[in-house]
Amino acid sequence: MMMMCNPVRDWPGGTGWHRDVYPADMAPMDALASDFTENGPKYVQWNVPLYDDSVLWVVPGSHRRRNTEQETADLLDDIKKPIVGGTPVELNAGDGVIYSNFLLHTGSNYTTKKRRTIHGGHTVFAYYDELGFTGNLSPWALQRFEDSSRQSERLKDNTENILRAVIGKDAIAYRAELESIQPGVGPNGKTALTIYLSKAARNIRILKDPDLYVSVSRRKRAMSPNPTNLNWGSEFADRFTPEESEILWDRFETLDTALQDDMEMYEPGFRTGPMYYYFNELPDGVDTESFIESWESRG
Ligand SMILES: O=C(O)CCC(=O)C(=O)O
Ligand SMILES: [Fe+2]
Repeated sequence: MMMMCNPVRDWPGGTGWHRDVYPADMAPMDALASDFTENGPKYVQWNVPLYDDSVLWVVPGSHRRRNTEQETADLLDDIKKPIVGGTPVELNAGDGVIYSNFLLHTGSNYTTKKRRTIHGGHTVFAYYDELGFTGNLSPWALQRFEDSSRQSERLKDNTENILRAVIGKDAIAYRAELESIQPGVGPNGKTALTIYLSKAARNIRILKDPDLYVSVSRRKRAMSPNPTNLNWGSEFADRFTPEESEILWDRFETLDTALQDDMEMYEPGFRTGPMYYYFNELPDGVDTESFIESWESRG
């Protein structure tokens, strides 16, 4: 949660158009979109203005698809200009909008007009780093945070269990734990979770091997829990020994390699610069059952 306030000086163009998607930590857009369509959102963002607010602009429906060619061209031209299909979200004080973090949106124009808009994120991967403030809450609200905190502990345990299933090459436990992480999840959702687990394995390896060459920002991202995926941060990584972390990486590396090209690519509208990971396409053979089969073929 945070409060979005107006700046003291105008800031034309605001944030610029983006999806709140970090592809290297999440999954290619096609995989995210088909998980969304099949299972609904894993994460949603809220804007609840205390004063009338039409700063947020969105492209309705864009969370379920790639950028169009027109959008890509427009965003490359100027990330802050209005784009075809973009529309303001007109909110009166006390209204609220809930939208997927995959949606193309922009904080369009930051002006000095009074803005006090509560921004929240709600996730199926609940995690609160610091619960000290809950002492100030009403019993009802405190209960919500305590429930959420317990849910978070359960999810961390599920994540540890499923990674141990990978280490132990236990396909039955792997499939069962996917169901515990997200009950009723369909095959596209399982693929997304399997990709998220490859990111978790990568983060754990980064944290377990201080000599591994990665950028400072990459290492920082590995350290902090992320509510949009299955990265639980440094403390969680300590549940694994360096040896276990290497075995995990050995099992996930093929999948991780399949998600990358030999050349850097760039697509505007994501929270990243150029990278080797595919922005959009989910390569053939990246799915849960192929992943399980790959343990056997790698010996
Ligand atoms: O100002 C807004 O309403 C949008 C902010 C936003 O998109 C962001 O912080 O990611
Ligand atoms: Fe955003």
